[in-house]
Amino acid sequence: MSKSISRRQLLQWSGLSSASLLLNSCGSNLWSKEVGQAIEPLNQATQALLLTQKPVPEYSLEQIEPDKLLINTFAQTPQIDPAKYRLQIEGEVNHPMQLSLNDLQTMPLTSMVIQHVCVEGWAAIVQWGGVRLQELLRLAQPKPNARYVYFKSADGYYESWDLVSATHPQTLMAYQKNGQSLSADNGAPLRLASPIKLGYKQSKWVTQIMLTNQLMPKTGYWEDRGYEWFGGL
Ligand SMILES: Nc1nc2c(c(=O)[nH]1)N[C@H]1C(S)=C(S)[C@@H](COP(=O)(O)O)O[C@H]1N2
Ligand SMILES: [Mo]
Repeated sequence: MSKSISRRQLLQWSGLSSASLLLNSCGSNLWSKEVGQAIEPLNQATQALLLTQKPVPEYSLEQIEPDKLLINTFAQTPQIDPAKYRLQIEGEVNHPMQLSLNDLQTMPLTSMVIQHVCVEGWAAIVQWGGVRLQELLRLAQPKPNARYVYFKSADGYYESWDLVSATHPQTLMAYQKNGQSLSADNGAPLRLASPIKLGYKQSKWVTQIMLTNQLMPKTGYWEDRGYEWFGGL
């Protein structure tokens, strides 16, 4: 079991990973594949993903629609003590880890204004603030065989995403909504937010992120009840 990681380790690992990004972009012709793989903390497949992802145009702050984001929860809002909360990242990664809210909040904050679309027939322009999932995966270092990302939530909800969508620059693990701390009903302390997926893909109250090399029989709470798996926007 991994202990909660220190800020120093966090910075160390992120430093290592960005160094490898630089190495890979300018040094890939200089080293043989084997040497490259041995010194490379983040695998080439994942790095290639990071480089190909185009951002979706965002809205302006004036366009936010605070009243239009409806609470949509299949069960009940779970009670989570923010001080005890830990996000676990595990599965097909070189560095399984547990992050506290403080760990997450010392990482770079990304803010975006996007449209949230629910298949039940409503949509809302929302500002989300949080950490890029891409950044968390950079720290955890997906193994070369990792292809899917599972999200487990405190209310029993579960989801799975393809790794490409999960590493999109606008896929956030959000802890803010419209400039304020996320409310419990909207998924506090931590939820997924992304302009490339439908509402049901955006898990609230995420406690566990698990990378896998294949899709497991249960792909998602609503998918297992007939919704389409990719859920793209
Ligand atoms: N854990 C969890 N996440 C969830 C849900 C849920 O019931 N439980 N509902 C999903 C659906 S269908 C939508 S549209 C959005 C709604 O987010 P909101 O309640 O913050 O508006 O959360 C998604 N994430
Ligand atoms: Mo939804």
